[in-house]
Amino acid sequence: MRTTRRQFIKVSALGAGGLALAGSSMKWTAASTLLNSLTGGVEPTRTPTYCEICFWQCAGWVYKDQAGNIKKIIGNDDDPHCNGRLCPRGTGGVGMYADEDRLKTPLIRTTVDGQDTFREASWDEALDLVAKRFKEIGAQYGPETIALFTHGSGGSHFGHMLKAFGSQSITAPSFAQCRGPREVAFLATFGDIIYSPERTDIRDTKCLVLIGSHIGENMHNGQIQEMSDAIDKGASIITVDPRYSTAASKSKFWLPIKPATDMALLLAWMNVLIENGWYDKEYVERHTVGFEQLKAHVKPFTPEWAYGITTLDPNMIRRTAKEMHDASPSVIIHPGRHVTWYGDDTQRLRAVAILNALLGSWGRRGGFYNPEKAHVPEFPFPAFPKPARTPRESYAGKYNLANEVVSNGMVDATIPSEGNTFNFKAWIVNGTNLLASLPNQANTLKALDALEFLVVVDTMPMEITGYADVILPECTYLERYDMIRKSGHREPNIAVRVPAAEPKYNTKPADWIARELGIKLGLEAFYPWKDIEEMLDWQLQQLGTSLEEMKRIGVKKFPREFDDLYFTEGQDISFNTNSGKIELYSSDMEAEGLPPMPVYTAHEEPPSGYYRLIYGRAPMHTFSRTANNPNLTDLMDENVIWVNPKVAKLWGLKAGQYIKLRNQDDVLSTFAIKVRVTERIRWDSVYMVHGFGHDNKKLSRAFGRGVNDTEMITNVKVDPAMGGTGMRSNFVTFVTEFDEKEAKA
Ligand SMILES: Nc1nc2c(c(=O)[nH]1)N[C@H]1C(S)=C(S)[C@@H](COP(=O)(O)OP(=O)(O)OC[C@H]3O[C@@H](n4cnc5c(=O)[nH]c(N)nc54)[C@H](O)[C@@H]3O)O[C@H]1N2
Ligand SMILES: Nc1nc2c(c(=O)[nH]1)N[C@H]1C(S)=C(S)[C@@H](COP(=O)(O)OP(=O)(O)OC[C@H]3O[C@@H](n4cnc5c(=O)[nH]c(N)nc54)[C@H](O)[C@@H]3O)O[C@H]1N2
Ligand code: SF4
Ligand SMILES: [Mo]
Repeated sequence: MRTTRRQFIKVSALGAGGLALAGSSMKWTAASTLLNSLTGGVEPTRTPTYCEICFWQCAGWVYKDQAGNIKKIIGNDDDPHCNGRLCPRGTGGVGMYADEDRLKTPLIRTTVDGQDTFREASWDEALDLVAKRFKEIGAQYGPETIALFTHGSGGSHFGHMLKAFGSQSITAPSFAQCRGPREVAFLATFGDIIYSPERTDIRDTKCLVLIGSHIGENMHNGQIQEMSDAIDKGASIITVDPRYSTAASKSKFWLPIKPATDMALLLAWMNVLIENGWYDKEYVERHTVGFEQLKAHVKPFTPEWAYGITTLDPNMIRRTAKEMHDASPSVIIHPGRHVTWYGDDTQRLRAVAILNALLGSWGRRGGFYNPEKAHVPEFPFPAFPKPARTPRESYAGKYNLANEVVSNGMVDATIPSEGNTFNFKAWIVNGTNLLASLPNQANTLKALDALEFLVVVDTMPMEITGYADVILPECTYLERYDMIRKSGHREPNIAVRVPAAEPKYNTKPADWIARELGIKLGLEAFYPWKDIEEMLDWQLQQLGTSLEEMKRIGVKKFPREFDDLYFTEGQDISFNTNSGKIELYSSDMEAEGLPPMPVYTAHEEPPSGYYRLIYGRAPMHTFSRTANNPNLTDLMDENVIWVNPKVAKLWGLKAGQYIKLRNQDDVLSTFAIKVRVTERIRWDSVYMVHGFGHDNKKLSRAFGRGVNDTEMITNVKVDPAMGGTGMRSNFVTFVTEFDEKEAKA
């Protein structure tokens, strides 16, 4: 499905060149052992950073050897995100710096003998070209038709530049492809979102319910540590997953649910809690609205009713409801994080929120705490111009409950169609490999083809770079400053990222790239600081510290403003919802013409001979981010497909055999994937880790390794509430006859 106009460039540029599942994934690198082996007793120099290998942003220390090469990264003991311990990926961050396949210099698309290719360019030339095209497109269509797709730290730098230019068309895949439905559902119910790091008080919980949230393979650091501690203190874990995950192996109860039926289980749990009086009556009475309506609504949804849908034993549904009640209010029905599954995800997460409300866990110890952020003032600069149109106007009338910008809404608006007058004409794509992150690749390719100009900022030659007009190579997080980390936690805190080494090759930090571009666009007034050091130091001074002090300590904590980590018992609380109460019956959903209380909808089933494709995380990788990282590919260099033994037998599949996959829309996987035969997956589903199957040859370790799940996700179920892209209604069958050479190219 390559487009002709924007030819994907696979050739080299001109002149440019498992952890065992149960148990061991909970192991961590002990900081002290590493340090001793490194320094041989001498006090080493260390530089503070926060990790960019995933979005948990653990703070750490970077150590160099005597030759000045970055050698090790270890956790910062004072950091509440990591408590001194990094996960395997964070430790492996050094590999991102060392990767010889990195982008090395700016590249500009050019045509030689009718073939598109890239040529090397200086920063000045590349940025001049970007500024020239942005000015032209801004003048012709309006600056707001220039959009930024971003994930990670660079977003604030490019966002600032773009806002100064007159565009607020900025989006990230971490909303509509990730946690959007939960934020919208919790906003509608409690008037507040979950945030990142999640405000779950796992440390002190007595019962943690994981619904397709596989903490342990999902390596979000502090969460796993707290889950480990909670288990040690006797907390019970209930895992609802069609797959026997690492979390399931640590659980008192594993409910191997038929995929796509979670709503039935959630409704049955509500039914059991209410019918047996196992809910927190005082809390429900004081804080909620809509209880009587909810009670009537869930009356028919008995465990026996749910059994027919979920295949879960009704007694098990009752026992687990009792387990939650016994732990209440120190119980967490975890909202999960990647929750864009079936298109009714906001409703499913509403059901999760309601269960937490019935159990009284919101605002209670061992449930959900109230996070607080450090107030970091901005270095003064002029007010941004008001954009002529907001990105929301590009998908006007849709996804009204979305509290962030919907990436796929903007992709759709990039493809000209009848009645659509707000088309995006240029994109900056920073730190997001859109061909792997957005489902329905054909649609993404149509949008790329419609663009007049595409700039990609990345560290690696990922697939998206192949479509760029200009590629701007960023240095890695170990070679740059970034903005102050200020996410909320039990205690407000900040962390800094300071370069441990000079940028390798001809790469530059995002803050420098965005500012240079801004200046070429005539936006000097928005950059009143000399450089990022001056800006950071000014901000830190306002907080009573300095860049000099932060270089020594890395992380600083501040006292909370009020003693409000949990609710004060017996006191009324004003919630930020329409009614001022926790809304069991949602006025927001009702106003949108959506069910005010969650309803069960049957989802598509696999056609005969097909299996539902489900996907998830591996402890040693973060999507495409780490796919080529030499340290991490040493641990795992391809994904495998989990197949139930019954299914393997039916198809004659052998463990270790390579097969291709074909989906319900007849899309054949580009590469082959190794079969893993295991009882740990239900017979009706197959499972693989997301982030593999790369088709850019410049990724010497990642190319052709495994299958890209995104390729198989052509049936997208969009959530009408907030635009989330449900990705789990795709079905695959096995292709055993294919050209081996082609598959392992
Ligand atoms: N099929 C499928 N799709 C999914 C998911 C899934 O499980 N399956 N998960 C969804 C979820 S939960 C999320 S959050 C999104 C994630 O989506 P993305 O964040 O877009 O994920 P990646 O594909 O890892 O893209 C990261 C890109 O950033 C680049 N990069 C890494 N470090 C830096 C840096 O310091 N600077 C710059 N400029 N670039 C850098 C990498 O080389 C890579 O190209 O994907 C969503 N899409
Ligand atoms: N190591 C590592 N950790 C990560 C990441 C990473 O890339 N690598 N990414 C981070 C990010 S951005 C996110 S958003 C989170 C995502 O992490 P989570 O939100 O915890 O997990 P998902 O990836 O959505 O969950 C996948 C699980 O859902 C199960 N599942 C599939 N279908 C169903 C179903 O219908 N019902 C139920 N109950 N379960 C089902 C799968 O078997 C699998 O175990 O992980 C974060 N942590
Ligand atoms: S959880 Fe691991 S990869 Fe994510 S920020 Fe922390 S150390 Fe880095
Ligand atoms: Mo995510």
